[in-house]
Amino acid sequence: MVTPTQLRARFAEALSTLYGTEVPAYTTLVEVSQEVNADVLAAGGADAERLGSIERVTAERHGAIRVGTPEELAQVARVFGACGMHPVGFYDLREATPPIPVVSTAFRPVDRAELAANPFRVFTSVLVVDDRRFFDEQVEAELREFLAARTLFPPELLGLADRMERDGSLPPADADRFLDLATQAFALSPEPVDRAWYARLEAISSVAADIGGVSSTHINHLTPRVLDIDALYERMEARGIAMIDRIQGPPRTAPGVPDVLLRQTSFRALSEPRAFREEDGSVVEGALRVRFGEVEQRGVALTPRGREIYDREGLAGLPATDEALDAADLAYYVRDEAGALLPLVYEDFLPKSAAGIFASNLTSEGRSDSAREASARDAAWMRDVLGRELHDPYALYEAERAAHRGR
Ligand code: OOG
Ligand code: NI
Repeated sequence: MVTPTQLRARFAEALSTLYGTEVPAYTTLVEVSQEVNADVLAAGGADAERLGSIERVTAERHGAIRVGTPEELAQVARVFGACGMHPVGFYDLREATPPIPVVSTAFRPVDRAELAANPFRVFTSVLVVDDRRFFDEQVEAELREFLAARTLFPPELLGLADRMERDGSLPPADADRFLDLATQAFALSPEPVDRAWYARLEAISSVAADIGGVSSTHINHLTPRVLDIDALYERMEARGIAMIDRIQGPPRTAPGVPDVLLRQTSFRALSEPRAFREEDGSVVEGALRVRFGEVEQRGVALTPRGREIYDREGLAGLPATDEALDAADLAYYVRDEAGALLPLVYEDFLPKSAAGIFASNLTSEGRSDSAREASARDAAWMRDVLGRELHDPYALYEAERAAHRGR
C-alpha cells in the first residue's frame, strides 16, 4: 500500500519532471542548484547541513498555483490532503505594491518527520472576484460565469484523494492513477485562450488573466532550495539566464551569522507558445509570459518578537549568534542530547517577498482603484472555505520547540 508520505514524494517528483519538459530553463536551475549545494557541502561539511540534510534539500521543492473560486480551493485542499499537505498561514497579496487580487495559503507537511521525509509545499492563491478595487460588477459577473463553467480536477481524482485521506493508504494501482490525474491537472493546457477575454482581464491584472482567462490551472513555478543563493544567482547569470534584479528577503549574512527566514529570487517569465481563439472564431498560435523559475534559501524561523524586529529594523536589529537569538527568544531552536542548539528551519513564506516575486513577473502594473471597496477576506474565511483546520505557522514552531523541551 502507498502512504500519503510516499504519494507526496512521488507527486513532487512527477511535477518536477513535467515542469522540466514544459520549461527547460527550470532544469538548468535545478542543475545549478545541485552544483552549488555540492560545493557548499564540500566547503562546509556537517555545518552545511544544519538547516536540513542534503537529501532533504536536494529533493526540496515548492510550487505555486492559482485558482479562481472557493470551490476550486477546497478541491485543491483534498488533492494535497491526500499527500499529507495541510494549509498553513494566510497571506493577503491585495495589500502588496502593486496590489494583486488574490489571497493565499501554503499547503505543506506540518510535522518534523514528515518534513524530513519530503518537505514539498505549494503556495496556493485564490482570486478575489468581488473586490471592487479591481473588478466592477460586470467583470465580476463574467468571471463568475467563466469560472463556474470549468472543471479543474476530475471527479475520479477527488474520489481517490478522499479515499486516501479516509483510509490513510491507497493500493499501488490507485496511487499511480492519482498521480497521473493530479499531475495532468497542473500541466499547461493546449485549449485555446479566448484572446479578447484574456486581454480584458490582463488590463486589470495579469494574475487575474492567468487565473480567470483560461479554462484550466497550471503550475506557475517550481522552486528548488539552494544553500547559497548568491552563488546561484551569479552562476545563472554566467549561463546567460536573466534573473530579476534582486534577491527578495533578508540580505546575505556575514560568515558565521545565522541565516533567518527565507531568501528568494527568480528568472523572468519565459515566452511560451499558446493557442488563441480570435473574435472571428479562428485559432492562431500566440505566446504568453506567465511561468518562471524561482529559487530559495531557507534560514531559522523567527518568533513573533524576532519577526517584529526584523520587519521594523531588518537584520541589523537581530543579534548575530544562535545562542543570543535563542536566549532572547527571537528565533526557534531546540537542543540535542549534547546541549548543542539546532535551528528550526523556516518552512513558510514571506508576504513581501511573495509580492516581489509576483510583481517582477507581471506584464504590466494593471489597474486598481484603492478608493473603492475591498471585500473581506481573512484567515477565518479561508478556514471556512477549506472546511479544515488552517494552521498558524507560529503555533507549529512553538509546539515543536515545546515537544523537545518536554523530552
Ligand atoms: C506565487 C508567488 C509567491 C513565493 O515563493 O513567495 C511565491 C505566484 O506567483 O503564484 O511563490
Ligand atoms: Ni514561489
